[in-house]
Amino acid sequence: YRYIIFCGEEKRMLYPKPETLKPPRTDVLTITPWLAPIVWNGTYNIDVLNAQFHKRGVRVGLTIFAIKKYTVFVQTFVETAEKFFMVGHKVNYYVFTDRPNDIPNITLAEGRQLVVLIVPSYQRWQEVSMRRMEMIRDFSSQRFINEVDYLVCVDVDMRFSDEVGVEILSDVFGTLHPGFYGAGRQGFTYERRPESQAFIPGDEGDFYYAGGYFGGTIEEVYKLTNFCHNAMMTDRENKLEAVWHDESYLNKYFLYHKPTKILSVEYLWDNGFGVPDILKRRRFVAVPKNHNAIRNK
Ligand code: 2GW
Ligand code: MN
Repeated sequence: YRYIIFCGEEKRMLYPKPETLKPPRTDVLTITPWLAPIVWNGTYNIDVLNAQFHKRGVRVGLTIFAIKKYTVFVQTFVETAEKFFMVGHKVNYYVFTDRPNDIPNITLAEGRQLVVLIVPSYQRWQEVSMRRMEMIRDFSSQRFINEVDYLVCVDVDMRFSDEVGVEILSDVFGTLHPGFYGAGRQGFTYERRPESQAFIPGDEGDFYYAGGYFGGTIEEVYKLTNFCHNAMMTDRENKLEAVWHDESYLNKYFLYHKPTKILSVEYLWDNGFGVPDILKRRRFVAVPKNHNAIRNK
């Protein structure tokens, strides 16, 4: 069991009151038509949220995959996460890899640990990316369910450069893709072949969600990853693979199982897109990679 620290009495907490007639952001959408928050800087008070989540003693798992040469990204990823990710909360890093000897030893803050999970590698890079769904699903029911309350599942070729805290947590959340937040439906690169399990018709779809950042409770992540993996396997039987791999199946899932929270592009940015006015913070950004050197084993 876990120790719970009881504070004798509630501490008085002082903060500016929310202003019904002065919304903090009017330049971006901050709530979906199904009443899920879209998280942007200025829309939440982290002190209020931290008090709520500390009271629950919440434990967060952060999954990354470092297969083959992608082990080179682990050091920067974890070092920057120690500075910016869920500081003050309990965090387990789950590093899925086929090369355990290449995972660096990194000193972590108290309450945080790194778990190396040895998994098979696949020859095709598309399959390396897609199989993450199956592995997250299997470890969710066998292990994560006993160790953490929420999972955050992200790409490893990234660095944290500003705070990412409990404001992202919710039953099931997705993230706006930095390339498509301003696009119309016709601009979204959903799978458009009706034969595919990932098919989304031209007149449907809410947002274009990024494959590289989703999460939620273990139960919800299990349902999400199970759906995506099964859809991929069905497509495979029919000699199909969706246009953007795991990302296409994730977008299909979120169309019919709406996320309960959406992270704005602050949480997943690529400096190749510059810095638009609406972007007040860049919390998690892509690490530039030499595609040829890194991608071909
Ligand atoms: C990926 C592409 C080409 C060659 C190798 C790999 C590769 C990926 C690899 O050799 N080893 C490995 O561990 N990966 C994992 O898959 C790693 O965790 C990486 O972050 C993830 C996705 O591959 P990545 O980051 O190179 O592809 P992106 O940044 O273009 O990813 C977007 O599109 C993908 C589908 O095509 C996924 O949906 C991903 O979540 C998206 O961010
Ligand atoms: Mn990536």
